[in-house]
Amino acid sequence: MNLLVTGGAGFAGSNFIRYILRKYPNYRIFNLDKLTYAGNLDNLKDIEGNANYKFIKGDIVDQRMVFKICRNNKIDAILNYAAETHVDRSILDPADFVKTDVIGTYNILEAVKEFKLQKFVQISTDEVYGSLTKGQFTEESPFLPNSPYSASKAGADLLCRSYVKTYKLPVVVTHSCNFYGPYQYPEKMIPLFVTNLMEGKKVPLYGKGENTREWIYVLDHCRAIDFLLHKGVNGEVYNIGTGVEKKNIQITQIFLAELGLDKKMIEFVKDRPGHDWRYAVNSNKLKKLGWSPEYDFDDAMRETIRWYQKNEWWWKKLKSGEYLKYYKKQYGL
Ligand code: NAD
Ligand code: TDX
Repeated sequence: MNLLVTGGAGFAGSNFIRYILRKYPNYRIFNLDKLTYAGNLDNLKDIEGNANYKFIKGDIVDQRMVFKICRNNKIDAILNYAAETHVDRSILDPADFVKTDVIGTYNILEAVKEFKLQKFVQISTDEVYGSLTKGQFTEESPFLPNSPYSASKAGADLLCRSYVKTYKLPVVVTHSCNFYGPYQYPEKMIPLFVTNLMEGKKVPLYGKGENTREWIYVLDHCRAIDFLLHKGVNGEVYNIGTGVEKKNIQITQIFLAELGLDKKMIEFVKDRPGHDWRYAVNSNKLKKLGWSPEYDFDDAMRETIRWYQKNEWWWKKLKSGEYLKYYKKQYGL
């Protein structure tokens, strides 16, 4: 199979490419990535020489580029990981979120139609459903996004729906809970907190740290996307979850305990505007189809902490230059 993975130089996309190349020695992967601040070829250093892998620098907002890649490489399926993904950045400046997340996805849908591809998996988020106090989101829950990021993802997912209904395209949309694991850009809570603590810096916990997220290890997410690429029913939407819910303060306490540090390292800072209280998804539909998570949260989180401890070369250089400008703007520190 010839796969086009967009955004494959980011956190989840790079983990997915590594996973697929190992599992399917006869698949070819084309990685189209714009290399924004979040795209990083260091994420793929160990596979850059693989004969079945090719990196192409480019923008999904450029329709001609997407078409050219599909035409020249006999692409069978597209997995769209490319997106602007950080909620706080979308609050500071939403423009690129609308361009990449909405128009980029539209271009991919047009390519799926034009080249009659076998499958398109749109990697989306539970954030499109908004925020919950109790219960879980199902695939039938209404879209009530609260940030420019989640609204842009919701717009893309609705375009996917319309292309299924109107053109009968073979699209599968996924709404996953939060991922954690190696190679996550250190602006997101987990790598930011772990690396700050390793540098002797405090962690900026929003509000009272009571907001709750459901967490999935990134390799379990890779397994789910692989499963849906091959077994997902065209036109369907699937939630991807684990049932593992943690308050942000609980995650922080895990890090403090693992690293032998005191709660004085927590700095409670001003809350995120429109901060979603809680996400939790019901993933029975995916489980009924035959997928379930394999990784234990405590083990995989410990492995993740170890990975950031062992790979300072990877994150130290990211936390300088442009990053510091963003960090100062965000936290006023
Ligand atoms: P990331 O920010 O680490 O990576 C995004 C990648 O997309 C980067 O390599 C970047 O260079 C690339 N990119 C951005 N704009 C592009 C453009 N216009 N053209 C081509 N490439 C472009 O993101 P991530 O955390 O790996 O998330 C991947 C996908 O998973 C996203 O679609 C996101 O919405 C979704 N998702 C993420 C999570 C999570 O917890 N991280 C949870 C649910 C869903
Ligand atoms: O400095 C911080 N302090 C803090 O308390 C940061 C960056 C975050 N937080 C809180 C906000 C959230 O409640 O931690 C929680 C997790 O925050 P993020 O890592 O920014 O993730 P979240 O906002 O939940 O969104 C993530 O999951 C869904 C991804 O960034 C999205 O791309 C994905 O769709």
